[in-house]
Amino acid sequence: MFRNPVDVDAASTRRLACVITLDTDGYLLLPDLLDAAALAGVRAAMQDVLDRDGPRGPGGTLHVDDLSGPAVEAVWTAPDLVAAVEHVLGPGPGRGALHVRAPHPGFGAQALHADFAGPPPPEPQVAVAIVALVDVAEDGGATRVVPGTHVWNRSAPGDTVDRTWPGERRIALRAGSAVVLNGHLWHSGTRNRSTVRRDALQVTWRRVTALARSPSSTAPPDTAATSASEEMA
Ligand SMILES: O=C(O)CCC(=O)C(=O)O
Repeated sequence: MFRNPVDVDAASTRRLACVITLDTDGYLLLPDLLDAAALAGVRAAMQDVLDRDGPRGPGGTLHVDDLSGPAVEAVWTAPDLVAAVEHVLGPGPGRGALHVRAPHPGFGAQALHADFAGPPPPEPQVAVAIVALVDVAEDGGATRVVPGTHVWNRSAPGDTVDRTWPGERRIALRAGSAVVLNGHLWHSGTRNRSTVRRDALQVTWRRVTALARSPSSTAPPDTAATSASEEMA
């Protein structure tokens, strides 16, 4: 079916706005990435792991690792998410991890950090998505970002737990919505000051070099993607 030219223009304008936001700010909101059925599927996958392995994680933040199943696969392959990640990392990015990070009320504050250790590379190596599994208000343990810092080539400042940094933004998300980050952007979890646990997926990808993509090559070791901070009690 042909789309009328007005629709095509609107779609291109939206795509362009997304590209500009990712390039200049280093992050992009994807409202309503998951519908109610998809959300229920991911929550069921989370419960399966909890029933099988029990909770992991120190202090007041619940971590649930290695979710799998069709609903989780649908997150990895969601077209808008893949398009945003490929914009940061190039085609065919490698999958890193997908897990739930869920600070209980009163917990979850982190220092600002980037998800890459070592000297700044010429091209972004890591991308991260935070997908809300519950509604998250700005003071409910929202992810914070400092726009533009993905191109600063500087380490994040150390002492930023519960300290506001100039220019930071807290990303409130409806359940099912997501924020995609260039992994070199300074960001962190924040203290959950609400009365409910903040359940969100944390999904990572890494850049795959052309050499590693070639079937005849031996893949080099993975890029070091680190979570540079610990939850604070
Ligand atoms: O959960 C979040 O909002 C961000 C978590 C994060 O940046 C991390 O654990 O490295």
